[in-house]
Parts: sequence; C-alpha cells; structure tokens
Amino acid sequence: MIIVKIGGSVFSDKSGRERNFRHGVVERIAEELVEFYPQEDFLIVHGGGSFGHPEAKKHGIKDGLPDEPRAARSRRIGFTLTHKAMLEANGSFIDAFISKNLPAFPVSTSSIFLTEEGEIVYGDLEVLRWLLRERFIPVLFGDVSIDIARGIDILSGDQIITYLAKMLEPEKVIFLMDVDGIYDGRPGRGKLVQNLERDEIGPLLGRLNCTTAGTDVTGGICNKLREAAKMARFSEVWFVNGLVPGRLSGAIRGDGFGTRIVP
Ligand code: IP8
Repeated sequence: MIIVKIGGSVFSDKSGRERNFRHGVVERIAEELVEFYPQEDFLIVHGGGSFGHPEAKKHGIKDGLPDEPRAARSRRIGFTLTHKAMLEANGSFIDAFISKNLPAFPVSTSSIFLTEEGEIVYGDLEVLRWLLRERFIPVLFGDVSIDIARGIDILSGDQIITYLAKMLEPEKVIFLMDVDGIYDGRPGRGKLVQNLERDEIGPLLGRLNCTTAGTDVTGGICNKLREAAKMARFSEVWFVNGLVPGRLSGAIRGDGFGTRIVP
C-alpha cells in the first residue's frame, strides 16, 4: 500500500481567493494513479489549502475552547465551519477521482482521531483497514480534532500520515508539494537533496534553522521533515512536485525526480 499526501499548495492556490480548487491538477493526479490501481493499493490524505487554513485562523481553532460560555459556543460553531470547509475540498477530490473511475471513499478524520495538545492519542482504524481490504481508496484530510487537553485543535495531514505509516506500514509514503523536493537551504536557492538517509535529517533540520514551527498553522517544511524522520523508520518516504506531470508516477515506480528518504 502507498500513502499519498496531496499538499494544500498543490490542489489550491493558498494565496488566492478562499476555497479555490485546482480541478485540472487533481484530475491529472488521479490519472497518474489510474496507471497503478488496482495492482497497487492507495490511501490519500489531503491538506487544508485555501479551505481549512483561512477558516481555522478566522475562528482561532488552535487556541482550543475558552472557559467563557458565549465565546466557547461561537468557537464550537467555528469548529464545525472549519470542518465543513474541509468537507467541501474533500468532495471535490472524490468527484475528481470518481470521474477517472477510481473508487475513492471519503473518511472524516475528525470522526476517527482524538488529539492531546495536537498529537494523536487515539485512532480508530478498523473501518479504514476494511476499506483497504475491499480495495477502496480512502481519502482523509487535515481537519479539526477533538482534543482531550484543550477541547478542540487542528490535526494536520502530515501528522495523520505519520500515525498511519506507523500503524499500517505502507511500502511507501509520497508527499506531493509545489516545489521539487527538500532543499538544503531555501527552496529554489539551496540545492535539491535527492537522496537522504534517515539519520541525515537531524543535521539538515539544524542547517534549515528549524528550531520553531514553520509559518503554516501546522508548520511548513520543518514539520514535514520531522514527521518524515519518524516515518522513515517504517517506510520509504518521497517528496515530489505534484504540479509537474509524471513526478507522482516516478515516485510510485521508484525512479522519480524529487527527494527520496530511506531508513
Ligand atoms: O494542511 C490542516 O491540514 P494541513 C487542516 O495538512 C486545517 O496542515 C483544517 C487547517
């Protein structure tokens, strides 16, 4: 089984208007998967993009639930609205996959995971395992979460993937991004790292000044690398440009262009 994360900046323009969706890009990604399905099983996780992130910020979801009853009530409504924005993005993914004859099935992340201080502390994977066994392509997404410490939080797609990689042990995890892979320096300026061993991730994080969380509400490339270090214990991890046709297929075949991290 292969897990594919479709980053928010691949399926939408995060600096564009709210809730914009790149239908053409997602349909082309689906076409690349068609080459390999059903010989290969897939599980998809997509990010928040121009759907979840603006809504999460607007409603202060990462601040948890306040004590004051009126403020808490309006934050709960914001929680639902953020989830609804993600359902809208997820619906467009399902439509694109179905239009290419791929049996995608939506799975609401917030209904199967609980977090504590943003970390997954509970996940009910039974239905997910059965969906895979019955050859569906489950499509999960970065979402809001019920958090046992602060009431509510955001659960990023990257964290979901780390958890799933540990529990389901896929042969490969592929991250689709809007750059060619991981750079030793700033994207476009530093050198693209094509092959990376797991124990080289720590020194690279240091060189990239990854001391604090990145700019996204759920952290940018530093977060991805940290999660990749955890995942590379179980699976091969790829970072490729999801906007360039053929890069996903290359990573699936194993001869692609991008960053490949091996245990
Ligand atoms: O884009 C965040 O998911 P990510 C989801 O994978 C929300 O970090 C709701 C902002």
